[in-house]
Amino acid sequence: MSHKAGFVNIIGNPNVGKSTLMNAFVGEKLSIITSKAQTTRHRILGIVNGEDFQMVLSDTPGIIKPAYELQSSMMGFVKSAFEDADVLIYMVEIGEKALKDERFFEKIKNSTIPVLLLLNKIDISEQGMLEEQVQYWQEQLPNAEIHPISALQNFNVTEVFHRILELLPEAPAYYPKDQLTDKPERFFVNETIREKILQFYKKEIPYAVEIDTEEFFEDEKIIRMRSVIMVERETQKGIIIGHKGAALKRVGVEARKDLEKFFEKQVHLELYVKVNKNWRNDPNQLKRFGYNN
Ligand SMILES: Nc1nc2c(ncn2[C@@H]2O[C@H](COP(=O)(O)OP(=O)(O)OP(=O)(O)O)[C@@H](O)[C@H]2O)c(=O)[nH]1
Ligand SMILES: [Mg+2]
Repeated sequence: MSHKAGFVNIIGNPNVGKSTLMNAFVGEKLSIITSKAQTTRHRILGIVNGEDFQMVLSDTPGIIKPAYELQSSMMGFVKSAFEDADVLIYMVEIGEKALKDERFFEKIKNSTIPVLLLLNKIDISEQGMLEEQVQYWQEQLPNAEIHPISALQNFNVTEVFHRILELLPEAPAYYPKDQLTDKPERFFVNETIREKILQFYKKEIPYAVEIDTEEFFEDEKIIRMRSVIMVERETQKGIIIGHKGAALKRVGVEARKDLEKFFEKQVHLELYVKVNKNWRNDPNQLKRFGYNN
């Protein structure tokens, strides 16, 4: 029996729905999703296994012009996704024009591997708009195959999945067939907490936060976790904790609910907040938090 396998890397501007699509393909909430830009900070693998195929998807951070070291590292993940792709998925949302970074756009244009341009969020578009957009992207990227989809409403997602399968090269599996992702359990704890912070806090707060899960201890009935929420300034620490600790408590309660679903087990989650000045620009710390590429 022949076997297909390959890397299918999803890139695009922030907030277009890359993580939503990867989760839809994998059928698990591997990547966090929020309405804010720069939700994803890492390259996260989602592996879909079949008897005669293995599709290794990569969710990546949205493309931006980096203003600090963390963002440079995030763009390093995007770069790496260009290097090993067998199929490139360039996701745009309806109404959007071109990438925020021209060099990346040129790379897509000159790509020698198959490019699928997914025009996402068509559930919120009008028919005339859709036709105009398809035409626009066809002119911009003559080498790409264009598929309108709605990752959120699961419209055209299965069809695109099958199209990708057709494009995958013949190859043996890269990972064990029961493996779902490349990230350890603690990563998903960090991300779940960060998702709550993106949802509950305003302005620059979520961008100044990093999570480090220091303890993850699983016994028969319960998983005990302790995580530190790092911020850059004292004032941010106060905001995260909130009046009488109410804001932090809300983060803990909501994160725990999601983690219990994710791990299918009872969870005890302890959170505390620490000021860690300038972590976003400190190469050693960034490396420790997994931002090396
Ligand atoms: N209406 C609509 N909204 C969508 C669709 N796909 C994603 N969204 C929403 O768009 C927002 C961003 O989705 P994400 O999947 O986090 O986007 P992303 O490209 O991974 O964003 P970054 O990680 O920040 O680059 C969320 O509020 C999603 O619910 C879609 O097909 N239709
Ligand atoms: Mg994302």
